[in-house]
Amino acid sequence: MECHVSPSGFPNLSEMGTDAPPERHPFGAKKGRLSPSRGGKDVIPRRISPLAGLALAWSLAACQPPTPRLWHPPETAPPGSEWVEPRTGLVFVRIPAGCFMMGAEDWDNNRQWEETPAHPVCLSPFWLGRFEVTNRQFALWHPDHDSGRFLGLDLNGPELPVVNITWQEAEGFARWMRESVGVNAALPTEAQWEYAARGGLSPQWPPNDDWEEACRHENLQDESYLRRYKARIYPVPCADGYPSVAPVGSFLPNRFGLNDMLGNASEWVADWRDPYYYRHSPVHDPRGPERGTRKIVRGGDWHKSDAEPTTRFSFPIDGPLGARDPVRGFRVALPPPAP
Ligand SMILES: [Ca+2]
Ligand SMILES: [Ca+2]
Repeated sequence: MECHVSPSGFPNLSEMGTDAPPERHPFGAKKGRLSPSRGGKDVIPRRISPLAGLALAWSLAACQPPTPRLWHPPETAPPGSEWVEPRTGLVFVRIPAGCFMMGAEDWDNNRQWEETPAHPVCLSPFWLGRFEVTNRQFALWHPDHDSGRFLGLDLNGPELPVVNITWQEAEGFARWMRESVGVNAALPTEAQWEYAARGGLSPQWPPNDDWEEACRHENLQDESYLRRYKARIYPVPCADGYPSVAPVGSFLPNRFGLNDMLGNASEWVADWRDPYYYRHSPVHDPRGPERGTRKIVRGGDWHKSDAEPTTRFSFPIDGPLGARDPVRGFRVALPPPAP
């Protein structure tokens, strides 16, 4: 029996067509008790015998989509390897295992309290999306999503980063990849994101205040933004050539081969926000607080300036679960397979 699954994830009985249950079920359900939809709603009998209930449960179980086998690119791939997921076209980069000081250290005169205390973190190897998820890729799961308009711009270009999404929608895309694409995807943890953004660099970015180099690597609120919008801002002191959002991958990658980590769209990550978590974070593969009310967002974007610390590797901001922002998107990771 070929089954169809609705966007809710439940079997759509109205689309079962000729494969719908027979008029008289072998276990006694009568004709019409499990029928094609009326007015768009599946018809479920109000009273049902125990045997018929078993039959219904059997039918629904038979109609569940097969659980795909979660698969994963090889764990033996060397750091820097790329793997393209064929259905979505998402490109993943192999990030090596390693340890680093997460957060801002005391000698950093530009540190913010949100970045402290610096603490050691060691991570297992993982794969991370090379680019922010695009509108084209997000539409494979959510074809009706509208990234909207901002400052007179249409943000729905297929190769632009998807934005105006809630944290639940970002997580929903990763869940769709697990359940329907069959790839063990997840939002990166905050620690994975910071480690990957640094690309082996420490301390802060850009090294030696080389903003010309910064503008070759990241789409920020730069001098071209100032020329276009004539806003009262303090742009980063360089011209990156994009006064607004850019197609993903328009700038040079970092040392891990990842693009747009500190610019273009800011990015939801998996962790809840707790301003005191860094004080007791585990060293190995931290996953953030167990609960909270706000989720962490990492990286700057094309609409934030040098006056804001979001272009620092270690600066977290956060947002409520259901918040949308025209400069906020996400990327996905492939965490290590469970032992
Ligand atoms: Ca820019
Ligand atoms: Ca970004």
